[in-house]
Amino acid sequence: MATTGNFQLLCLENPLLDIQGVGDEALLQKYGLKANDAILAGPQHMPLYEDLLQNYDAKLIAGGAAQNTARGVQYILPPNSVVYIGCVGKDKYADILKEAVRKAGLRVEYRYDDEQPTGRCGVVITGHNRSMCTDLAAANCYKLDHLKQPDVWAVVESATVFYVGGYHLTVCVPAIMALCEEAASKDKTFILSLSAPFIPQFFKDQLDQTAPYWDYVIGNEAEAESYAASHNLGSASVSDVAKHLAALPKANPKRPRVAVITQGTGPTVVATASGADGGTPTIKEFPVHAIAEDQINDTNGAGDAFAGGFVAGVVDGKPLETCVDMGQWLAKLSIQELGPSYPFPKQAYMPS
Ligand code: 26A
Repeated sequence: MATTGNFQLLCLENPLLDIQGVGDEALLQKYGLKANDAILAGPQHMPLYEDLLQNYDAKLIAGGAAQNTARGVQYILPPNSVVYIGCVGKDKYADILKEAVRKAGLRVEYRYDDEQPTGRCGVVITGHNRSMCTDLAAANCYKLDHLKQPDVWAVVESATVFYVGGYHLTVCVPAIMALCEEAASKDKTFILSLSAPFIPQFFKDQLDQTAPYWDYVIGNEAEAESYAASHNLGSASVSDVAKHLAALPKANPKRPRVAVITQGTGPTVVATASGADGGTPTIKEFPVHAIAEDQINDTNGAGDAFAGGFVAGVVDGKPLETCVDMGQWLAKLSIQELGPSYPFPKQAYMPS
């Protein structure tokens, strides 16, 4: 039974359990993984999860990119602000996820699949790199029917902001489009994360279908580069890609689009369309206040945490500069924790 209430933000994507260990070059090579990447697992990757647990002291941590972001937004906003939707199995892994979201005060409306187990993401840490290999399993079984159940749709209707992880473009485009149309027709805010380079590369058509609905689009430098390549943009420079994204045609002309590209410790680049038809976007750069190397635990989830802080600012109606600063602040907190987590007891946002 869905929980009713006036949730402000609704997030949709793939709930996953991260199996995270510190690996080495040999482990990456064994499974043909790049040091810093996110991919969908093939049959050859299936032994990775047990390998990580048996031989690399891997930990089980709540993951799923947009679920990490949703926990991040809820970390900042008042109780009962955020709802997260996705599909899990009926197993122990789902219990671990439920416990993590309960602790974070995040409401979830999971669809439970009868057959598939909860999805897993093998995370191999080498230095400040993380290689992620995802077996979606139940997460791949999300259905529009679930979103349209009257009790779940009531939650959709109560939300004023939607955040969709681009990773879900591999799973259920009709559910994403239903949120896009709800946002555009009722002048609500729709935010999309590009998620990983393979999304613009291999899911270009699905991504482009959602593009007119983006009020905010968030990505990093690798995703911007992949977008430029798959869309044959003349330039792959981060500011040119950000300007291009901001200027794409828009379904709801009332909200000029904002494109946000992070670059690790490099400046965050933000392009804002000058009008509904894109106009000539303006570009701003926001330097990152780097922390000392020895304070970094791991960078798994840094991008999700940035999105969490940024989206919390958007939901709260903060100026763009503050939203970026909130994103950078939460990313800084998260990389000091193990995996995509946030420190408890809670810290309060302090402008830098
Ligand atoms: C469809 N794929 C590949 C994925 C993911 C994913 N979340 C959703 N769908 N691949 C990795 N992740 C999550 O990204 C987080 C770090 O940014 C991992 O679960 C990890 O928590």
